[in-house]
Amino acid sequence: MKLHHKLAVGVAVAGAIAAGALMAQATVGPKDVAFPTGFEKWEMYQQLNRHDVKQYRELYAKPEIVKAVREGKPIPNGAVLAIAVFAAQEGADGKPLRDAKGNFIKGKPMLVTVMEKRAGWGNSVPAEWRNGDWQYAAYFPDGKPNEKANAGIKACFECHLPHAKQDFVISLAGLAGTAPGAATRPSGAGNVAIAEFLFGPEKVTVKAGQTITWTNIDDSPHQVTVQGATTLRTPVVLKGQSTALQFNDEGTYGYICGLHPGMKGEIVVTK
Ligand code: HEC
Ligand SMILES: [Cu+2]
Repeated sequence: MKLHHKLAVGVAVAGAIAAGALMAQATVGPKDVAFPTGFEKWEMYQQLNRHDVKQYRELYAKPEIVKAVREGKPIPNGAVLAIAVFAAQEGADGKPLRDAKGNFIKGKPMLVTVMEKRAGWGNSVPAEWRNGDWQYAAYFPDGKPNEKANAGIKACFECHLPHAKQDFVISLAGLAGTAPGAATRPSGAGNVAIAEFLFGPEKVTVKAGQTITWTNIDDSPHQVTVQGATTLRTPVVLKGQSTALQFNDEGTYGYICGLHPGMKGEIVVTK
């Protein structure tokens, strides 16, 4: 009698596990992208200063993945890429502090975002925003899932989607070790560089009728959006590309990046 009872329980548990495994296969999502335990010991292939959100970021992949990509191979299935996001330490003036190499200095750890690629993983994602076989997840630094970010996981796919040509990996140049900082910074009147998610100079004064040219130095795309009675949007500019706008009317024009609203600039047009 007792034995029979135990057996029944055992079968029920096994059945539940099998059903769970089947479901996980049917819809792969953030829950399947594990926290990358020990990632700090992987290869840090890029460091990033983000002025727009005052963050310092470290990008990690396993050494064998970095090696494969540097040998010109496609990113293999099973690859995991992780970003450790930190608040940047700020000086008394509110500007991020830099170390001797020019990187922002690590403050509080904020997030670990992860992307992982496995054969067939794209099948669960609607074709309109599918990123090949990549899946995404966001974690807090202690390894707990960031439920809020994971509930809006579509945003990860949509922002990486324009980078389909480089297997959806925005930092591919860093991973592949190709052309770091290949784009040259423009100089001279009427030129604004977009670098480290900052418009430089942030404030520019021109005479009416003059043109401002923005050149993107970052790996990430940017877009100048001038706010006013009518909103003016330039095309999205990729690394090394430029875009220009002519200012005919006197006034002060505030603008932001259409993709990263924390990036702000100002054009003053005088007579
Ligand atoms: C607003 C656009 C945007 C959204 C939304 C976004 N990313 Fe990214 N992601 C980027 C950019 C830009 C980079 C390049 C590195 C950087 O600037 O931090 C990047 C890089 C990454 C990388 C490093 C590999 C690579 O592609 O360069 C990972 C991992 C990553 N993102 C995960 C995520 C996850 C997980 C989410 C959703 C929770 C997400 N991303 C949402 C823009 C975005
Ligand atoms: Cu931008």
